[in-house]
Amino acid sequence: ANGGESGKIDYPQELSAEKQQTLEWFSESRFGMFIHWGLYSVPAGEYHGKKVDGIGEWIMKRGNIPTEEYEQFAEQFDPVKFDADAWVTLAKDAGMKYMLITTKHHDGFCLWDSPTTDYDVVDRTPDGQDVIKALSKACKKHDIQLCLYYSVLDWHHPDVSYRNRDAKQDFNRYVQTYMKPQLKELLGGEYGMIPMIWFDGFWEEWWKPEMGKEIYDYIKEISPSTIVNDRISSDFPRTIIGDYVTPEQNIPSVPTSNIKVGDFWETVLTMNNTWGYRKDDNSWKSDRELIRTLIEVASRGGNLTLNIGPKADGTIPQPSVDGLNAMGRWLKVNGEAVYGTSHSPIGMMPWGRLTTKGDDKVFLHIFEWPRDRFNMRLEQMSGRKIKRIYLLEQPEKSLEFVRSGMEVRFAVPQPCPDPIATVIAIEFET
Ligand code: FHN
Repeated sequence: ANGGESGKIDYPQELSAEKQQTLEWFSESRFGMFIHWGLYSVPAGEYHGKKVDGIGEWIMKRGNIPTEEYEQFAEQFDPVKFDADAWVTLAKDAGMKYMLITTKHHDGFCLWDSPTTDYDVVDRTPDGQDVIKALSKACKKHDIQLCLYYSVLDWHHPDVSYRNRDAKQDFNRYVQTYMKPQLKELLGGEYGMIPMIWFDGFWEEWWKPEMGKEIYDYIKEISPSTIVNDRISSDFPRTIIGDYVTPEQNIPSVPTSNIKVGDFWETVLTMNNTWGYRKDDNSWKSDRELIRTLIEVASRGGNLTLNIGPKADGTIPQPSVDGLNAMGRWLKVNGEAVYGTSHSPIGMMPWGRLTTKGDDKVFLHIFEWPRDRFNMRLEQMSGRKIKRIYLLEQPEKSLEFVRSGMEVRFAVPQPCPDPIATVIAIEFET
């Protein structure tokens, strides 16, 4: 489904049956949780009493914090309130189907007990809990898929750190003796079957296109069903290696230059303006923006992976919790119009957005509720008989409609049931 003339994924040319299956699961899921958690949640945007601008997880570099000093944040990374079950339940109740966590971000600190280094949560922090292990157990229990993020670049590892360029660095040694063993630790079975590995940090000069290919092939060897995102080619975005596309902080129009209808993609998005926790960032998206964003993404045939940045004590900022709960309440009623749906054949409409399911259902996500009647022209109605029209809020109550050709008219109840988005289902005879 990817690659080819208008798609830009160049490698691989063909997807294996195992990967196809995982991609289908991925696409049906539509909604997941991104988690950026690491030592940066200790300084939380501030260094020596001064604000360091930008996204929280970049504080080591942007704040020019010496490595030895940054390492000491590990002693304050004491997640006494971390409750893996509670995190997974939060995701599940929000209607999310997977969780994607930073096993190692650019700062190089590892959230699992890596035999390859002692720069990890078990060896360096007071609590010493393997976070990935705890989450993998909780995910299994609650039937959520655990997916893993891994940064290619590493500001801590002497062989690749930008701080160490004057020394004799051996980039290939990092790939062979650090990155590959770590990927094996993560994907080799210890943490269960991982459906998706999410690379990032591919843009440093030392990282070469052939290294990206080597890692892509290596993942296939150690975990054939695991799908790989599109961020391991150093030549990105001209050359893309991977199985699906990951736009960031924007919702692509589809089709576009690198995504065509039917391609697999996922928008990653923050709920405020940072991925890693910053104590001063209060620019939270409203419930309405969050829910409508999910609808927008689904109507264009993609996934939404929405980020939380937990604090160093293991708690999740309350506005994130509130926003996720609101999404969960909406999805409980309207989930059918999101999960397993397909790209809308019509674009944005003044009244809202549209998703389709199989051959027999169209969902209208109404943002602008009509004052009395709803009139619409629907190309895909041509030659098909409408069986029933109803609100997902009240599935047992059919709405009366009048049909003429490709137009349909029906009265809607007042007042508007859900001003954020009310979903009307149109069911066709099959
Ligand atoms: O540099 C990272 C950033 O910190 C964050 O992890 C995002 C998430 O998609 N990715 C990179 C920037 O594209």
